[in-house]
Amino acid sequence: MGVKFDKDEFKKSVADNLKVLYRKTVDEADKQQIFQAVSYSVKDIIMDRWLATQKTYEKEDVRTVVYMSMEFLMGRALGNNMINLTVYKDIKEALDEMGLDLNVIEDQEPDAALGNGGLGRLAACFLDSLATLGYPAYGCGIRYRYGMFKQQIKDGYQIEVPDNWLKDGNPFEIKRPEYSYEVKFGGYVRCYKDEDGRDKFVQEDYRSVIAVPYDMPVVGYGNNVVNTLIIWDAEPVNTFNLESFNKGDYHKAIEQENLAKNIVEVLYPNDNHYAGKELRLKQQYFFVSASIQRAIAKYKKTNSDIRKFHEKYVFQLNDTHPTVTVAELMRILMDEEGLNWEEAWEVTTHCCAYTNHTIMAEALEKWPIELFSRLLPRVYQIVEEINRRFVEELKVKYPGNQDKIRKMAVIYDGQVKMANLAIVAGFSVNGVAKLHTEILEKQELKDFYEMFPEKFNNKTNGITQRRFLLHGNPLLADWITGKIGDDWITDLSHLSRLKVYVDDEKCQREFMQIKYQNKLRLAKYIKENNGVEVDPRSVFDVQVKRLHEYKRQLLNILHVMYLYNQLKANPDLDIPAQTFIFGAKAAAGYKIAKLINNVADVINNDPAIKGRLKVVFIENYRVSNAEIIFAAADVSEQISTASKEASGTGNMKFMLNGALTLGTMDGANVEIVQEVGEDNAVIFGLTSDEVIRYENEGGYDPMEIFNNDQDVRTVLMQLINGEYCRENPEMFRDIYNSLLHNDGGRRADTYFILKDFRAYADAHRKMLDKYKDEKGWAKSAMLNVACAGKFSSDRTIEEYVRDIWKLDKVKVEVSDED
Ligand code: Z57
Repeated sequence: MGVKFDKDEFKKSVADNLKVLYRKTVDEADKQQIFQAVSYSVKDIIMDRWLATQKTYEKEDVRTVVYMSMEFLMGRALGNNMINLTVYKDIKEALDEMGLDLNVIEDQEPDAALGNGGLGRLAACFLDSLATLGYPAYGCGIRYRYGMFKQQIKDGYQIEVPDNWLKDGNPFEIKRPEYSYEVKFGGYVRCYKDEDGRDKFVQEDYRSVIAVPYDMPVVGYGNNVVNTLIIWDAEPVNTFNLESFNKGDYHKAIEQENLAKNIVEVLYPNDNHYAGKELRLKQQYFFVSASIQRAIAKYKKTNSDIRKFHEKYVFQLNDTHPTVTVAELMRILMDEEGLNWEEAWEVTTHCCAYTNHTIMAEALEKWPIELFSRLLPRVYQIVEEINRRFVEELKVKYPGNQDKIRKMAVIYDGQVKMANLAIVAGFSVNGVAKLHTEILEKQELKDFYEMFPEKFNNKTNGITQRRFLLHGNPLLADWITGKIGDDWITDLSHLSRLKVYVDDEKCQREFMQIKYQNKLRLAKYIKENNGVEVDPRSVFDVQVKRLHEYKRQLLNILHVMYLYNQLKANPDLDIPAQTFIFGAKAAAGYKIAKLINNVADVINNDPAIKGRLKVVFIENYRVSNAEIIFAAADVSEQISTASKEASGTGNMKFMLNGALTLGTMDGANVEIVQEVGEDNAVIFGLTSDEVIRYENEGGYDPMEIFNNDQDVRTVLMQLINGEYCRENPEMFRDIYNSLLHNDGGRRADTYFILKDFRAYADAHRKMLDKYKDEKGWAKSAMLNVACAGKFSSDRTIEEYVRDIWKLDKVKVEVSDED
């Protein structure tokens, strides 16, 4: 089944690539050149499988899912591709013999950071699982010239540096200009009657760009399957359109050139928040239109009846970002393929399925009619007609009930509501964890759930163990394989077989020794990249995720300030040494990073508590260093305000690597505790029901806590007395105010930080008590690994296939004889 690997042939291939690409020998080439050469050698192994897979799909005319997403947070490709080709160790050996260190080579690759956080990384995990399980699938997205910004910390502040990830070339991608499509913006719609007297609509006086696809291979684990991630680039219609120029339309030519340049320039660096920018809607329509055109062209190669398009294609909409898919598909089916409304609607409503990833109000996409209709005049007409028909239906079903129309209409109050469009036109609506789906059904989308209960379903998120255990934590991966064999790589439920070892003291020692080695590796990374010395014997307590108010990094750092006060007041306090590790990129302007860094500065340089408490902010948190961080964690901080984190996926990566969860009953934490048992995690704080009740009915007053809890008061006063910012004591006044004072429409302490503070401090105490019991801790940590089986994205994908996509598994044969 696996790849037949010939070591000498591989070495020769690397040397040949260096020669062809750079006219260099192995000794002359620099590290980046070696990385490129090795990648091309790996690509060569991929190519036969990629060809064979696509041939098989064509021959069997398979049903295919298209995962439509503005974000694919792929991280590095080289290591993952070698892992999934099952040649990682062979190549490591071959390179060793050439005097090359694979780790150093892997470190030359920039992360493909075409995403912000959880939503984009989920898309990447899903592609890995789809290929590994042998399902026909495409990812469709955008080839941003600049991905997620690189973060530098200067004077405690976040600086955003452009991520020029394509600078040295992207070795795994293939440009495929022969599959380019035109995408049109603006202008107006001209309506006329054709010879049969039917209404026809054409867009005129538009600006357009050419969408050019780049294919990236997505290698399945050990099964010869290679799927494709298509990322679209934009090129001008004619580089400096001579024709327009001659006709005197100089302006239009320049405009189209700029449109192409701007549209794919940069990823919007917002997570769980939308900015409502016109360029963002352009990006959405650009990749959606190109992707649908490609799917339809592919379909027509082997099928004649476009009315049956939905039998072969299903589009999964990753949040509302690609929801314009619905209207664009209607447009193409009617205006280009000649279907009538009813026929096109039948196809579209069987093609599109929508995943909701958040209930945060700031993330709900609503476009002003003016903007939407100006940019996409024909698509807007179609949205209007979808809305008109739906509102008619509402009036019949709920006579006289204006409230239903206000909440459920696709167009209301001068805005196009993308979630409503996705729900009305999609055949499936899913949440991403059990609790999240329940909140959607009972609260956020209650009216839709009542009207279309059959559309709603849950798909609890997952993560790929190939990247986050096999590649990220090779010591633990080998140890597990030594105990239970390697079936877990493609069936994570096998991890439960580790349960028989959790009381075995030798196994416990081995397991904790591996954790220690991983902590050494992280300590070295931190020293090299952040200049901070950390004690690998201290408890590594980690919160890595996007910086966001609802994720409550503020609660974490306030607690660190409290701990510091305790230690100073009582230097003999009998608690283990702790290192609090943060990693997070922020939307511009958010001040908590500065607070964390200032607190770190004070604490790390205070000889009075030396060694007992350290705080580290890891710069530029991203997929590649995440792999190292998860492997080294003891405690996993998952402390969002209950109800706000739809699922979380970092929580699962920590669990898989043997960290204990310290968290609220939110998102997938609920299911993690259910799997691992209450004794092997520490849960604290308000429940989602309590949070929602306070939000709806009031009755929470943070000032009361401030007045009654001396420890809380001390910590808050330290925000405004210069304790953590000598040169400007006012530095953190805004944070202080946000916790205690209402501000316009904003409630004081919106995210219940003070309300949960005492419970959080107690939870930390409980966690440390557990840590002091060495054997008990080892057992709990091992149980976390043993119970992580449910959280494989393989399980998630099997559920999507069973309930939504209805795909068939494919087998791909390859002969390695050439
Ligand atoms: C994003 O990363 C998520 C939701 C969004 O609506 C946007 Br925009 C970005 C995250 C959720 O916050 C996580 O809880 C969830 O695990 C992840 O999406 C994947 O579903």
